[in-house]
Amino acid sequence: MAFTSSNAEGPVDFFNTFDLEKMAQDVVPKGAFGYIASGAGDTFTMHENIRSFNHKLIVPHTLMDVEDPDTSTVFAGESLPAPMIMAPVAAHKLANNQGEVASAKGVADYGSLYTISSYSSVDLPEVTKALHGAPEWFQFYYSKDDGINRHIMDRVKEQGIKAIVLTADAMVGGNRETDARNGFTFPIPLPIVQEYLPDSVGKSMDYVYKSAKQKLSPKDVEYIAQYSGLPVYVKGPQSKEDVERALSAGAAGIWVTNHGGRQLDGGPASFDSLQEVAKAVDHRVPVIFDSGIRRGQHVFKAIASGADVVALGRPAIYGLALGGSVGVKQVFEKLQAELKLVMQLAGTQTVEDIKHFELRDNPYDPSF
Ligand code: PYR
Repeated sequence: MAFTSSNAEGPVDFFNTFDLEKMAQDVVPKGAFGYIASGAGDTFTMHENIRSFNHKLIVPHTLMDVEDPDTSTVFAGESLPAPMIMAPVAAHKLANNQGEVASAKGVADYGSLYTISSYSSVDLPEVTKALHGAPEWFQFYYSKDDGINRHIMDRVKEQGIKAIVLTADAMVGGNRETDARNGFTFPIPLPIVQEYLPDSVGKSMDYVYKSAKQKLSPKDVEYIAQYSGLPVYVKGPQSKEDVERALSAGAAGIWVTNHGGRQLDGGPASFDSLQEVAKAVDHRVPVIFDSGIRRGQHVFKAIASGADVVALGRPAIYGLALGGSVGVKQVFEKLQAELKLVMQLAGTQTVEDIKHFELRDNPYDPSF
């Protein structure tokens, strides 16, 4: 039987992004929900991603002459309503039968930047069309075959896509035990990578990953930049050594992530790596942050710790499951509203002010 998921399209009633995860579980088939929501191994790293924001405190500044804070920012030449973009997430049809057509429309209607995954369940031209002119980046799962890589890059360029994001932390699948327990395999084709993965249906995530190239090196970054002529953002560095390796290969930006805790369990929370990475980057290139953003205060803390923007993954996908394009837009709007409130209470008028805001180390038990 053909796979089918939610058909939702319309406003969602929710108070915060945590509500959405519980609500999405009721509308997304079990295996697909498990794939989206779960992480690797004991899910220690996945849970720390959210908890670790408590390692830093926002001590409010008073008498700061602040009213109606401005959450807007300019990032990579794009004017955004808030420092939030869409992270690459595989196969949006798992969450909503409209797939990436709806998530792209939601992000475009909100006014932000969309990163399409190599493992998109909708092909490039339809997603670009749904974005109706909004900025688009492409996340690359690199093939072992250079001819295929060139062909994918040619297609990416044809769409007017503005940057390539090279995922460097997912050469094999993490230990996704929830998927194993659910017997989850990919129920839908992945059209962008058809040339190196013609048979994704019925295959595990690990099989999908292993069809791409394992042996990534700085030379791949150089090659993608040289062949495509596009800026290449390296997604995965969590330490100063990795920052230097990526930047010396010509990376145009660093994307700090631990893949939502889906890859290496037992590693640090992404927020805890952000400070070291941002210090090492030292404003040479932009820094993007993902893994764990669920609250406006998380956006604030990430920006105050050196990120230029944060990227949303799971929360946007839950919005997609529950409300299609409208649900995705609502998730961005909700976090923007929370960020604005935090900015007012913290005494920051602009995103630039957040960048200069010093967070305090948490002297309390951060396990709250
Ligand atoms: C993931 O499952 O995490 C992918 O990146 C495909």
